[in-house]
Amino acid sequence: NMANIVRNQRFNSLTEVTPENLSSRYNNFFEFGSTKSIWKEAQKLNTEGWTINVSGLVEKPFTVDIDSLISKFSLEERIYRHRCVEAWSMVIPWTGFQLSKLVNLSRPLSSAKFIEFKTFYNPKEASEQKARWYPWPYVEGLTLEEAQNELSFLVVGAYGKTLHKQFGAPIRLHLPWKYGFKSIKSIVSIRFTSERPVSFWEYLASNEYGFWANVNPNVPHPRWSQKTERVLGGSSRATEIYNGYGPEVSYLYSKHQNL
Ligand SMILES: Nc1nc2c(c(=O)[nH]1)N[C@H]1C(S)=C(S)[C@@H](COP(=O)(O)O)O[C@H]1N2
Ligand SMILES: [Mo]
Repeated sequence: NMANIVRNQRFNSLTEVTPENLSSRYNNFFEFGSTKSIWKEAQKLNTEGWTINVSGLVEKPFTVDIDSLISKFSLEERIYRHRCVEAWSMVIPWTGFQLSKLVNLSRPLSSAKFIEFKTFYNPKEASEQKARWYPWPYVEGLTLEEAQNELSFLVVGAYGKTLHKQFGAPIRLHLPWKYGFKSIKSIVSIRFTSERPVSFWEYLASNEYGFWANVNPNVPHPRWSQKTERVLGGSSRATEIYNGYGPEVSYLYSKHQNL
């Protein structure tokens, strides 16, 4: 129920929200093709009876259906910047709940250091999953510390509506300080682990799409600059370190160089 969602005033300062007809017609969802116009193809995704499995280093693994999971938390709206590694960006009003709430519910053991997220695998609906050169299903990972950061957001809606399929229905991640590929769509599995997961794009090209993938204008992609970005429906703007979310996240990386 997206009817009485509270807008989080801390994440309400971005006025230039991308019009929905643009953001929902320009997507990356490689399960459905590699062009930006996969929104039609993505309607083949069947979200009925969707469940999420929580496993690995937790007190008690469990499977929960998406509706009962969502009903455990009060939803809020957050307007977040969304910056793809391909150097385009949007601003989206997402509806969801903090990932930290699901982490707490999962009761990870002290040996858990990372979380691995997985997307569905169903080549009958998602025809690109027949392509053998990709390591399906799509996988992403975070440190537990990153997952517990207040910005890490599990998204179940956008623009005040239930999440469109092309946005990664029924539930996807959004990590506004990282390049968009970290924000995995249509999640079916959340596994706590002591070892760093290898993500989909890292497996394919680790020199281009590393594990951390924090937005950084000073670290170019091997094939293009990250200094500026093309704002969907607008012009160009200077890319900010951590996509402008440094105050919230830079403490996570004080021990590391050049992320
Ligand atoms: N399962 C899955 N998740 C995914 C992707 C994908 O292809 N499959 N693409 C990623 C990339 S590269 C980006 S930029 C964002 C795009 O999100 P959007 O289409 O909602 O803007 O989703 C990310 N999550
Ligand atoms: Mo992306």
